Amino acid sequence: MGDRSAEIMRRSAQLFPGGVNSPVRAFGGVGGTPIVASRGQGARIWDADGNEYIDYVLSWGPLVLGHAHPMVLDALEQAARDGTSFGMPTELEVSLGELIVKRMPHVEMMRFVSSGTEATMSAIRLARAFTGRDAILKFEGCYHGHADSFLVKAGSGVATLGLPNSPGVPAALAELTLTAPFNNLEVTRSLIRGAKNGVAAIIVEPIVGNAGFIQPLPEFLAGLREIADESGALLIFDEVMTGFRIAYAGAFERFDVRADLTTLGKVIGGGLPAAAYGGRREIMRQIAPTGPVYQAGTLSGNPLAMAAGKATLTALTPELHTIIERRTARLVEGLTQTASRLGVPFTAGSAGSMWGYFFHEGPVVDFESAKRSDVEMFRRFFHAALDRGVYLAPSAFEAAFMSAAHGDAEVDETLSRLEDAMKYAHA
Ligand code: KE4
Repeated sequence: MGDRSAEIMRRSAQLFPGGVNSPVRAFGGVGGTPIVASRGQGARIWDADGNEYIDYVLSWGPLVLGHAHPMVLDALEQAARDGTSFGMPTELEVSLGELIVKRMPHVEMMRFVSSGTEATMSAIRLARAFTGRDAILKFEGCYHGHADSFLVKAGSGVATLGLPNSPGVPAALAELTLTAPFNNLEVTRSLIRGAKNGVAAIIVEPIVGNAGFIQPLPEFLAGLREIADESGALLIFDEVMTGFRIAYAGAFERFDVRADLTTLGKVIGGGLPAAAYGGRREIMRQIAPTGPVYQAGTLSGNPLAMAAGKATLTALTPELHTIIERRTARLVEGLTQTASRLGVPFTAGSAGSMWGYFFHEGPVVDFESAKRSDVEMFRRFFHAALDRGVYLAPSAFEAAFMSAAHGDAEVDETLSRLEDAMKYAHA
């Protein structure tokens, strides 16, 4: 790390716990000091010392067009000139909402919020109110933001730092969160059947991106739909990460399973703070002011965020999605071949523009098998990649992303740098 980054991080450590404003940024899973971002353009970022990296974190998912895309910048400039916030209805939020519904017809109605955490937190409040039940069921290693009910066997930074259950969450609330292994319908079914007062919602990342990258087995999501229908629980797909990433739209298109409620974030804000929850009209109408379930926000539907989201979804055509998807698959195939040539235990996968890898022969089907990944090898690989100008998520329990700005040249450059990094990590 350069002098300038080190100096900024010294000041930062005085102000923010761990020197960061979100724990996943702190290099807790890999050691060392975080690099400090100063600029991004397309597929690349520069740190405060001027070092350049090809970026596969992309702000943890939102930047599907890459950094500082001209269409997003133009939309932001126009929106900013017209006023940055009103706390009133605007046409921009209607336009973005219409773009989402067009691609996700099962999201008949929605409410914009400012973070994924707010979206999932509000979705389970709504599910609890709609069903009149208190318990929810989530899957081990899935992360749904940091609301109290979700900090039970959670993934992402919680898993990276080894704090699966956070202090400060009242035990009485945590008891209402049942957890099953991802891809395990049997345990899910028996937990739901055994729940005394029923379960309000089954919430799932349709493809897990917070325990590394884990795909559902072919029958899993359809099985959850069936269990939800049998038991009267709502099925919530948390598509904060997978939305507009694993397919042109999302899980419905890829897996043909329809959730009752869907949560969105990341891509729909195009790099600005926007998220949403939505679904069946009869459920959404329970939200205030049409219904009694209260949920509100000063900056919800913020014009800058709506403008960035609208520009992003407009630019992300089906054709462009297919191009990014192919490049992502090529990168993953290349890495898999490299690992096999070098004799490194490795398994990797991709869906649309989301991908991930484990230092482990596989298969990885749940959090338990994800944790068998060689974390020491990951640490060496992560730092070797960073030294060679490739910025990967600083945790073995996070997914990676691609953007429209990662062209074939960037993919080739990445493959050659990561081959070097793998050789170093394996030596
Ligand atoms: P935010 O509150 O961070 O906007 O979204 C929460 C959230 C909800 N659901 C899913 C599936 C998510 O992936 C997330 C957030 N993801 C993490 C990283 N894996 C965000 C990065 C961070 O925590 O700083």
